[in-house]
Amino acid sequence: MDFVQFSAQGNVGILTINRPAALNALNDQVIRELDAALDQIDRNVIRCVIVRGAGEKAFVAGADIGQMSTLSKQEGQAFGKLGNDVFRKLETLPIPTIAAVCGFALGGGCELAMSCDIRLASETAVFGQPEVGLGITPGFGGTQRMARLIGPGRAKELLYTARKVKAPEALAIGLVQAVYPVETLMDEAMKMAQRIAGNAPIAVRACKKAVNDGLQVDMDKAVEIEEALFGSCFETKDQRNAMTAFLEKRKADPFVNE
Ligand code: DAK
Repeated sequence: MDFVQFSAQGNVGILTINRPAALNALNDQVIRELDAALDQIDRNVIRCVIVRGAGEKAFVAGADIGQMSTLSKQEGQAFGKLGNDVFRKLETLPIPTIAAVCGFALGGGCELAMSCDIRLASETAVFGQPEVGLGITPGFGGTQRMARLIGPGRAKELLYTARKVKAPEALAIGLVQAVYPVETLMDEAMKMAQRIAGNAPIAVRACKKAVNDGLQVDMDKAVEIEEALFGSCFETKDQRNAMTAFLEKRKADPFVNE
């Protein structure tokens, strides 16, 4: 792949968008490579994925404006579908995901970060949906995910004004979960990923599915979703191992994802 790299450190995967000449902007090749990289992740081994942009200047500076500038209506819709399908694949990946956002996360970059489960930002991070200044709407789920993450009023203000949000404000409005100096961002993301990877994978994945699926339905149905996922954890080796260890007042054996 030219623009997307995947590497693993133990049970943690690192997915890097690497197109520095265009501040990691997403053209169709980058999006297709991201799609292929997600398909290739070994779900038996990898227990958490960090998504980042190469370099310190940009996480991703948006969809590729050069490529979009001449699209027809039909091509624009097809480009939107390509991105939406891949971002949805990322959002529903059974494995937890952390966006490590250093620098600009604009347009499609902000949308990519919002498709991850957790966002950690550098002190230099800048978020925003500048699309209305370019004569378009966000096209990779930004209107939907931003409203769900920070509430409709705040989301509409940011979408209508195309205002950029720096890291401290992003933290205050809940767009990101923590802010770190540039130099420590990846270490902190790795620490969090390893902590997640050290917990029982079946249970962690069930938490992700419960939150994601539960938010789409009313509370009565949502608790049913949780009940089913809760039930599915029983009789697993990891559940038996951890509960037996507790009762025997000893440390549980490492989790085996079974
Ligand atoms: N696309 C293409 N190239 C980009 C880019 C982008 N989004 N962002 C930056 N670059 C390129 C620049 O053109 C420049 O290339 P060269 O001139 O060196 O060849 C290089 O990256 C460095 O950028 P700058 O020279 O501009 O660097 P500065 O430090 O001066 O400024 C900046 C950094 C991030 C403030 C600036 O580059 C900037 O404003 N970039 C654009 C940010 C932006 O507006 N992003 C949102 C794009 S719109 C849809 C599907 C998807 C979308 C919408 C609809 N459907 C089809 C329904 C999504 C839309 C977007 O994401």
